[in-house]
Amino acid sequence: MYDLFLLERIGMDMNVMFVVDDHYIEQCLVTMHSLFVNNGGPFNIYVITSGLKEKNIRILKRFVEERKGRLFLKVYTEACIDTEKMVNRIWNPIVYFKLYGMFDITGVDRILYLDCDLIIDADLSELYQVDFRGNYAAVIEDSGLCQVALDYETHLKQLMIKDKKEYFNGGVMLLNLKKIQKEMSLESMVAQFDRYADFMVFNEQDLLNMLWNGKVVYADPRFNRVASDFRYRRKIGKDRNVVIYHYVTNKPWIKWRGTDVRGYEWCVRKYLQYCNLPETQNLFHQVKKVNRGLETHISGWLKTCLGYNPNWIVEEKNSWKQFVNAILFYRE
Ligand SMILES: [Mn+2]
Repeated sequence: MYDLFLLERIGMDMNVMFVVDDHYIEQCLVTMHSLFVNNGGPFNIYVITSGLKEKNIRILKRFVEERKGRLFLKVYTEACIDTEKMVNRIWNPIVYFKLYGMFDITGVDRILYLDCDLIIDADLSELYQVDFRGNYAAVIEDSGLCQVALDYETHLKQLMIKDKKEYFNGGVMLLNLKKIQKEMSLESMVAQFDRYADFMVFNEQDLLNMLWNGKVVYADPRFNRVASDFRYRRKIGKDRNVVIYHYVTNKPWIKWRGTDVRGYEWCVRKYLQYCNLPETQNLFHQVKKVNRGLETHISGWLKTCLGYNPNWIVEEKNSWKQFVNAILFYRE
């Protein structure tokens, strides 16, 4: 059971924060698109960035404004932490920019932070209206990390987290901005980073877990289903309740062949369902290109699932047509 206590349903804007640079702009648009088509809005979209090309700013602005949204762009030219101290340099220091957002966005009580490697596949109001009950944020347990991180238990000990069920994923967080801004500051967070930088393997996610341990409320895993959770992924296609797909580790636009692809084809297909937009054609073709070859697996899977309503991208009533479409689509 997850302790979600909902507030009275009140008509309110949805405040959403993204962090993005030019490299991830198309991914960001895809995530936004999936948010907009499945939620009512209106939306206040806060985009935190290290700088964007004029062209991308124009695209972003038009994209948001055409879809019941208002765009607030915040540009920071410097990293808020000492990047020399980062132990995990695979991650871009921009991941720490969400800390800027937490303290510089004013007049907002709650805001939903979303990564740019997500597909929002349904309505988010249940998550958005969670009662914080005095906590800093509503978050979702990170179910995939213990399967990929070496010596996870020791890592959690270093972060002073006793229970591994209390480590959350930083990709989807409903932030109690009012409380965060009242009780914390950017300076205090950066000081904590400086002090424990050696332990920050998963960067700002580790930092927030350390700072907020025991002071968050947990939401149902369906709001952040992690594609690198191999144990769960086998079931992901049959789970009709997933609200957010999170492409941790296995990005649909990067060629990846693990030994266990079960469930991954569903995740890729879900991504393709949303990423064919006029503004994101490069990404769309890239995703199709790197996932060619998955079709053998898909055809086997579809055969066993015919009649189960695969909810295919090409909307056709007859299941045999869906099947043919699936094959053609991946063969191109
Ligand atoms: Mn992510």
